Amino acid sequence: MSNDHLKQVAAKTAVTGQPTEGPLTPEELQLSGRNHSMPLEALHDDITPAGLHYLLIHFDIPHLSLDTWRLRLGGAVDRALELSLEDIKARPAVTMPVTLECAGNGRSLLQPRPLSQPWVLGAVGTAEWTGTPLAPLLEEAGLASDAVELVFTGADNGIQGGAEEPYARSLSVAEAMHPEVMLVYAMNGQPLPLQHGFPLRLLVPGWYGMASVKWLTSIEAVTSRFMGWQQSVAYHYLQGPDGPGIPVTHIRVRSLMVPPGIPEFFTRRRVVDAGPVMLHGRAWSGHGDVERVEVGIDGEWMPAHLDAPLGDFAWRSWSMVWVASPGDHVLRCRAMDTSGALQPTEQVWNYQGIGNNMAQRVEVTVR
Ligand SMILES: Nc1nc2c(c(=O)[nH]1)N[C@H]1C(S)=C(S)[C@@H](COP(=O)(O)O)O[C@H]1N2
Ligand SMILES: [Mo]
Repeated sequence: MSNDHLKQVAAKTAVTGQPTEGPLTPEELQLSGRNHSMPLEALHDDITPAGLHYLLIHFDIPHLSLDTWRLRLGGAVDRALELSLEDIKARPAVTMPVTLECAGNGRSLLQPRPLSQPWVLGAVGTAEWTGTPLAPLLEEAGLASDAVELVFTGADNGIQGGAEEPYARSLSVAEAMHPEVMLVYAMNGQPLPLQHGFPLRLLVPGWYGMASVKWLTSIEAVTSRFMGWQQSVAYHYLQGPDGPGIPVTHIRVRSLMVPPGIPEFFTRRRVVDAGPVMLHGRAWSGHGDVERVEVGIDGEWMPAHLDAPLGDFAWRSWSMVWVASPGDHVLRCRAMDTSGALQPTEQVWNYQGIGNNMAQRVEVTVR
């Protein structure tokens, strides 16, 4: 690892602090106030209304005007392109449901807790995205034979790890050429909301959300690996502050249930009436299709019924009837995908608090 890289990692530690067993910090509260989750009752619906979809914004929402906004596609290409939103909308359009999940979903449940956006479990949502596939645009521009990656840069700028940088992420040429990778300008049939990347964002189905760069302004073909902060320091599976670690890519298998019954206001503990209760929720994975969901009632696992998948890159609904008997119970759910990955029932800790897909746990009082 280069000295620069080490310095960056050290700076990150100094800025955000070591993982903690302590109470929530003012910085975490500030981040969680800006970046909201999807309320878990929204798992009822195939498609998450835009206002209930989770949000993650590292810096500030940039305010872009369509009069001046252009997408520039350049770098190691034969023909650089500059496109208005109208140009992009005039291209072949595809609409598909895609489940997005933040790589940090579940972070606040880890012990010790890495300091960053303190997600509980709601950093997920499924929207119907409309846009144009990226691969034909790259073909039109003509990638140079020595191009290795595409760098996608957003209009939002900020300081992380002591360095000022726009939010930028890269994909290898092979990853970027996947047919499902799109430039999207509509969400659930409406123009992209400001907070979700207006006017245009990248969408990388199957990958954790960090890859889907919002407020996209440029795509640059480069001949060596991109080493920006969000690419080379953030979003790595690490055991401590020192890298390099393993880059975070696809979404780990996860299932969630709609918490049954009614909540108590402050604790949000669930209160359920005795008798048959329909437990239901959603499951998804970026490593293959969801093959099985199991519900655990007080430690005993039972298979749930699975509905047809909503799409190749969207969650799948599941359900199971539970005959609830009076008393306190612990409900859990876990999914398995076609790669053979199964959600763990205990935490699998890492330094950045990434990919914590430990099975959900819901405590219920049946009356
Ligand atoms: N330009 C830009 N793109 C971004 C981000 C950002 O802060 N700036 N956040 C990323 C992260 S970490 C996630 S999880 C998703 C969240 O997308 P959403 O807010 O539309 O749900 O956007 C990604 N794209
Ligand atoms: Mo994220």
